[in-house]
Amino acid sequence: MTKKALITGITGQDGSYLAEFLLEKGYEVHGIKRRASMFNTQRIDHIYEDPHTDNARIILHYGDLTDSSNLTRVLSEVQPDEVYNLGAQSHVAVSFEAPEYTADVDAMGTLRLLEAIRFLGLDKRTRFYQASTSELYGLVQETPQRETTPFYPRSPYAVAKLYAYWITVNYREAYGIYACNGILFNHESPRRGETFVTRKITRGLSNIAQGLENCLYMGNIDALRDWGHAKDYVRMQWMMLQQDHPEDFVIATGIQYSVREFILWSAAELGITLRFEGEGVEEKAIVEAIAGDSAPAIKEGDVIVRIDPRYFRPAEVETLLGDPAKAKERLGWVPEITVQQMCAEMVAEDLRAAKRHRLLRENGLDLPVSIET
Ligand code: NDP
Ligand code: GDR
Repeated sequence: MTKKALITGITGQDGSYLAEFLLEKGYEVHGIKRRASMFNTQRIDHIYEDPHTDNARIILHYGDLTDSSNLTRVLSEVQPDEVYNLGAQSHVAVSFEAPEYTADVDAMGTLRLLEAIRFLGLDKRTRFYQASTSELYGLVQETPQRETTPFYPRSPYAVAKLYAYWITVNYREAYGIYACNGILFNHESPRRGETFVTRKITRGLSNIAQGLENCLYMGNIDALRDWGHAKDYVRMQWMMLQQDHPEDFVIATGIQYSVREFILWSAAELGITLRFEGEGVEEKAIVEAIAGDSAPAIKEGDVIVRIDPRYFRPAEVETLLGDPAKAKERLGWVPEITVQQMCAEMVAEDLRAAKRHRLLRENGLDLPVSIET
């Protein structure tokens, strides 16, 4: 029997990699996509199959985590073996601006899905994965952070995800649903949303190197994160649902770097040597050297990174470092892609896009560059 999976957030970074992974494993993949005024399926267009073809194995349903009637109907139609709840308002800074919406989607959305599974009598059939997050640790109480480390969330996003974490545990304990939390540390890829810090850096510096932008404006570049590659992390999401008993796992690399280091690696990939100068909001990054004509639009002495307090958060998570020992021991999971390899892959993709854009511009086919960050 072909297994069926339902993914909320299939149009997002993780949803797209997970859908690819499950299709390769032979699953029939169903996804919930939001109605938007423009196409929003760019990340999955390459795997999407025309529903008019016979035996299409990827099927999209309109829906929203704020709509229980919709979730109940889709679950009832699909009768999935596995549900991956990846849908969320996932931006920490935005959650300070839209706290109530973030709670509705990220906290209540999880409850709505679990309750629909229970209400429809799918509790013995359907396994449930909840996209939990290292943001739960917030103001860290122990380093490195593991499954037993106490939580201290620091944003409306993290508080909403705390509810989602515990309601997942509660439905497991109360109703015997196979439900688990993956407590995932930051993971990135060329498909990462443009306003998360790594992609903002690789895209921004690539655009600057090609003359499409002048300067990259950043927030707290001393923040420390444990970054992995989304491809490695979605494999683990699936592995967690294949165990005999449901359990929660931390997924991380166990290595930590600063945002500043990520800027330096990205610049180096573009052949640019940077020097940081100044302190606090006066800090800036100046071009010290350029390898050949690798960055044709800039010259030595240019300031290409500045600090803008607009990107500081009302409450910051300064440092996160995960301990993936349990995932390694119990499931044999280890990340295969290093953060430096990932950075090189992201810069290569963004540079390709920037060059294409520059070429169009030089030929009078100008397009505006979106710099909303
Ligand atoms: P993205 O922001 O790339 O994707 C989020 C997905 O959720 C998109 O498909 C989005 O749709 C969808 N979505 C947003 N709001 C709603 C809603 N109201 N109803 C239904 N769907 C909605 O996130 P990632 O792929 O990076 O992350 C996946 C999940 O993992 C998220 O829950 C995130 O909070 C969590 N997480 C992510 C980590 C990371 O480092 N990436 C680390 C730990 C946890 P649309 O495309 O239309 O916007
Ligand atoms: P995070 O990721 O908040 O950890 O949440 P993000 O990439 O947004 O920020 C990481 C760190 O970089 C600092 N920073 C900036 N961040 C952004 N976005 N833009 C900037 O200009 C900037 N300058 C510095 C931030 O302050 C922060 O310290 C991500 C999301 O994917 C969540 O959904 C997920 O749960 C967690 O990772 C784990």
